Formats: sequence, structure tokens, C-alpha cells
Amino acid sequence: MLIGYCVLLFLSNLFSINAQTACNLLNLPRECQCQRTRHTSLFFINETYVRCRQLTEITTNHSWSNILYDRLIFETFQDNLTLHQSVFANIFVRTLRFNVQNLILNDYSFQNAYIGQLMISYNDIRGRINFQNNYQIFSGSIITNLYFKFIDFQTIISEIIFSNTRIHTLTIQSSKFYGFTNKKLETIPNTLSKLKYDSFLEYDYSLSTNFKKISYEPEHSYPLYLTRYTIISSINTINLTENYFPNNLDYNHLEEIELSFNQINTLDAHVFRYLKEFHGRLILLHNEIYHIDPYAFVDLYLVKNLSLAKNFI
Ligand SMILES: *[C@@H]1O[C@H](CO)[C@@H](O)[C@H](O)[C@H]1NC(C)=O
Ligand SMILES: *[C@@H]1O[C@H](CO)[C@@H](O)[C@H](O)[C@H]1NC(C)=O
Ligand SMILES: *[C@@H]1O[C@H](CO)[C@@H](O)[C@H](O)[C@H]1NC(C)=O
Ligand SMILES: *[C@@H]1O[C@H](CO)[C@@H](O)[C@H](O)[C@H]1NC(C)=O
Ligand SMILES: CC(=O)N[C@H]1CO[C@H](CO)[C@@H](O)[C@@H]1O
Repeated sequence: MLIGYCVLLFLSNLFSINAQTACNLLNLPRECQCQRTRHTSLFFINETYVRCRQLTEITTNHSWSNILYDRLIFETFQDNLTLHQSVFANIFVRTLRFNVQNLILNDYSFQNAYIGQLMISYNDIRGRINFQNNYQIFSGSIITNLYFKFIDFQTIISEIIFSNTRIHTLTIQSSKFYGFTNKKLETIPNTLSKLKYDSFLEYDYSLSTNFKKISYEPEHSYPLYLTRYTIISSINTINLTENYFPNNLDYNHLEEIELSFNQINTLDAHVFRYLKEFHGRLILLHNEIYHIDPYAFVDLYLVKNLSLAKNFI
């Protein structure tokens, strides 16, 4: 009994020393607290949990990417949180969460990042997001789930923001989303291998460091690879346009597009013009579609499953 207790004490001391070391490596701003994740084995010494409250600027003064994170959380209420250039370059985190009223992202803020779940929201009220220069933010990154909830995008955004990125599921929910500019990019095909990691980091499993490092050339713009593209209750128009389909998306690898609960009533001519190679499922459930232009679906010749239930047709 006593021996067991001593062993436990010894292990927890060993752990706290390691956790302490990981946190010290960061030399965190005073708004941030670093601790071990609760309920995880004492042996997972990489399971660092960092939470920052009312931080307004994230700068490269701190080496954020020095350690691996289980959870990294930023809560900034009624203020701006500005991420400087490249602050989270090469970061490795299972869950990264921003609960921020006005999030301002700069070029390459998440370059080469490896993220399980990236959640951007603002409680149950609408927060705002600002892509400072409308330029590459996520290039070279692999993200399992990128999730925007209760966010006002304020304006049409450039698809360059998501160029050279591999995302399993991109979800925009209960937000105000105005679509993409579909600016033509100089795209270089077949660039998956240029990304640093070759697989998704499942955010609900233990962090794994077994990944291949592949070199990355930042001077080029590459396509966006997505498996599922979901916009629910967020499209800010009743007349769906091609702007909701980024032109740099590799539709050949996309398995599902879901645009449900969006109050869309019109499908215009050639609205799916970028989807010529899309052969997955297109789900338009629970809209108010009653006007479909005769040329609305002409570009969709490979689509496998089209779901138009719960509409006004
Ligand atoms: C970052 O470091 C520079 C130079 O050391 C300093 O002037 C600046 O105030 C720091 N910024 C923040 C947000 O700490
Ligand atoms: C917050 O950012 C916006 C730009 O998005 C700017 O106009 C405003 O002045 C900023 N507010 C503060 C308190 O820095
Ligand atoms: C839908 O929007 C497109 C592009 O803005 C426009 O050309 C078209 O007339 C609109 N359709 C309807 C039915 O309002
Ligand atoms: C098509 O999608 C609907 C709704 O998601 C599903 O119920 C149906 O089984 C799918 N059909 C095929 C052939 O995949
Ligand atoms: C970055 C980091 O802290 N990596 C450590 C994770 O844990 C293993 C042992 O469990 C160490 O060998 C790594 O250095």
C-alpha cells in the first residue's frame, strides 16, 4: 500500500517535472496557463494543455511551436485577437480552439501546421474573422476538422487563404459566409507529396509523432484538398452562385458537399461550373429551392448522389 503510494507519488513528480519543462520551454505570456491534461495517463508527457484568456496579440516573441499540444485554447471576449505572421508555423496540436470576438489572421499564421481539430467560434453570439491580407494562411497544413461556428466572415474571402492545404472536413455552421472570390491561382497539380505530413491527425486520439517529414516549397500556390465540404445555415444569399465553390478545390478527391438549411431558393445557370470532376454526393437538403435554371446542373455530369429533399419543388 505504502509502496504503491510512493510509486504513484514518484510517477506524478516525474510527470510534473516533465510538464513543467514543456511549459517552461514556451515562456508563455502571463495570460496563459499551462497544465497537464486531466484524465490522461501519467506517461503521456506530451499532453500539454494551454489556455490563454484575454490575450490580444500572438507574436513570435514566444516560440509557440516548441512543444506538442493536446489542447491549445484562446478565449478573448469583447476584444481583438491578432495572430502575427507565421506564429503557429509547424505547430502540432490535437485540438486548437479560438473563442474570440474578433479574430485577425495574418499571412502564414498556420503554415505547415498539423492540427486535429481547429475550431473557431464565439460563444453563442456571432464573432468575426478577418483574413488580414486575404493571402495564404494555412499553406502546407494538414487539418482533420476545420470548424467555424457562429462566425461572421464579413466579406467574400479569397480562396488563396486555403490554398496548398489538406483538410478532411471543412464545416461552416450557423455563420455568415459570403463565399470565395474564385481568383485564378497558378496551380501546380499533384502536389500532395509537397505537404509536410502525409496523413490526418485524428483529434480524438493520442498525438502521434509517427509522421513523415516531406519538404515544402512555400513560393508556390497549390490547390486545396478536401474530403467533405459542409456549409449549414450560413450561406448569405438566397441565389446560390459559383462563389460558394472555390475554384482551387480538387473536386476529384472531394467526397461530399453539403449545403443544407441555407434558405437557398434559386439555382442559377452554371452554378456548379467548377464541379465538372466532382463525383461525390451533393446534398442540398432543407432549403427553399423552387427556381432551377435549365442550365443549373449541366456541369454536374459525374455526381453520384444528389439530394434535393425538403425543398419547395
Ligand atoms: C515582442 O518583443 C519586442 C522586442 O523584444 C517588444 O518590443 C514587443 O513589445 C514584444 N511584443 C509583445 C506583444 O510582447
Ligand atoms: C479590432 O480590429 C478592427 C479591425 O478588424 C479594428 O478596426 C479595431 O480598431 C480593433 N480594435 C481594437 C480595440 O484594437
Ligand atoms: C442570381 O445571381 C446571378 C449572379 O449574380 C444573376 O445573374 C441572376 O440573375 C440571379 N438569379 C435570380 C433568379 O435572381
Ligand atoms: C444518397 O444520399 C441519401 C441521403 O444522404 C441516402 O439516403 C442514399 O442512400 C444515398 N444513395 C446512394 C446511392 O448513395
Ligand atoms: C516534443 C516533445 O516533448 N516530445 C517528447 C514526447 O514524449 C516522448 C516520450 O514519451 C519524448 O521522447 C519526446 O521528446
